Amino acid sequence: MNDRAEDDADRPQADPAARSGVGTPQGRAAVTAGTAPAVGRGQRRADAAPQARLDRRGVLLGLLTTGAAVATGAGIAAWRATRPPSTEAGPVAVTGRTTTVTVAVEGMRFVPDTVDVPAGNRLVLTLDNTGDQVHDLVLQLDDGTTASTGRVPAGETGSLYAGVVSGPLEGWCSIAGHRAQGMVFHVTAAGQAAASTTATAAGADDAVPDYAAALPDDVEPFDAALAPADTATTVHEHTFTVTEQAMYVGGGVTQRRMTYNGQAPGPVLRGRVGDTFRITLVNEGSMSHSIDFHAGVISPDAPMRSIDPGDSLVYEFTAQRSGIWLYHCSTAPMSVHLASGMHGAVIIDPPGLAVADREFVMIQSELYLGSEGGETDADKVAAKNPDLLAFNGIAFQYRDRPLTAKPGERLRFWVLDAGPSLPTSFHIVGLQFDQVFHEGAWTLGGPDDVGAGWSGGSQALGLQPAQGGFVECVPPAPGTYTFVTHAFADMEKGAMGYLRVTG
Ligand SMILES: [Cu+2]
Repeated sequence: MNDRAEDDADRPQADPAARSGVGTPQGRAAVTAGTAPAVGRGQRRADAAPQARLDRRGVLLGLLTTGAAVATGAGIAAWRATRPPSTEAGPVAVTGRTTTVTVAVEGMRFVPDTVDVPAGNRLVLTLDNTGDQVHDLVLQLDDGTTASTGRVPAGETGSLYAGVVSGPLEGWCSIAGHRAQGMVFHVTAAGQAAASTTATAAGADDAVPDYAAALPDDVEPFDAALAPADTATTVHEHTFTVTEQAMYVGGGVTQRRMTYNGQAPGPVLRGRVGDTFRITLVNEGSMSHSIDFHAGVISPDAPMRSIDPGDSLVYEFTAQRSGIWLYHCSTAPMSVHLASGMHGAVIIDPPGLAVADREFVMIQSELYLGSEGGETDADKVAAKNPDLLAFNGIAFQYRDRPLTAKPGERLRFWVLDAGPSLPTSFHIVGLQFDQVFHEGAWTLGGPDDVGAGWSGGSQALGLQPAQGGFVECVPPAPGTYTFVTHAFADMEKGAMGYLRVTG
């Protein structure tokens, strides 16, 4: 049998829905390289003894198989790779042998992260997801295409077929931020390594924001107006459904956002000290997600765990202390999930809070643009180098859709810095604050009248990531008052808006 005919005969069948090895003892095995004798097309081989051989560098050396088809210990019933192998006619002599390797996961690492394959062998990689969240393994082939295991839930396995290996190859996990966190994989051919593409692959096609671009007419701004706490409700039950979709983020660009209930920030919850919050988290996304409510005091292990797509959990807490509290996804890398939209606020009114004429919420966050419509750029997140800053998820949205008020009204702005990494300094041009509540206490005003008889005022509310508070002011006359972060480089990237006072 010549190689071409053989390749056609034993080419795996594409079946994206199937997962190999699920529920078998092999599915939980450690790193293995199988040596499989010939088996016929479609047959499984259940008795191959897993073997592994590591050289002194810890590199898994590929073991040769003599057969045409490929099998791990439990057999590979079907394939998640959906491309025909196009490296069959590479520049090397095809050996007719197949190297099979099982790769495990430890934290944000593939183990092993390098495998050496004899040039001319076919390569089959099985990802045994021994991690605690969804991963995949994508391999860049030398014809410019990729092969992928598809998304593999924690505790399951998936395989890819790379065709005939003629030279070194690079692989990675394609889930947002995982590659930047170190989930890269290398195939060396007879000891020869590929030039790393990691440094140049990220950021090359990133979207460029146009700060003057207006919010499109059909895009609704995030509603910054806050209703008073519902005093008739002491148990607050909500369902937060996680979804991922392209959304407008300002500056004329869209990004694939990770959201609670299809919005970024997520829903703003409000109650009083002693209220119970019972949140059902449902993951309808494509990767693992979770939630962490700062408003509750709770053992984090179970309620803050990451859940796979299709799963749900119930998170319950009773508010013990007042303030504006952050909630966010706590699935690694948290910085990327939070920057991609998975954050929001729980407001617990301090006892004695007076009624204001209008209340607004401003949640500042950073945006690190990937390609237009694409995912957050994890390298920019790591470098704390955002393209846009936003109040309530969309840069410049209240420049294009100003807030409104009347002269003489008492206005309260609740401000939360969601980060993930930069502070804010909230200021309103032309106004001073006479009531300031910062992280759990009034520093000016309040029921105890902090500063009474004193002439002090406040010009800015400074907050580190995950800190919050509120300020109050009274615009004296009609006009356009600009609210900003007084970190002006961040203001110029979108953390600003207009308060239009008329009447
Ligand atoms: Cu998440």
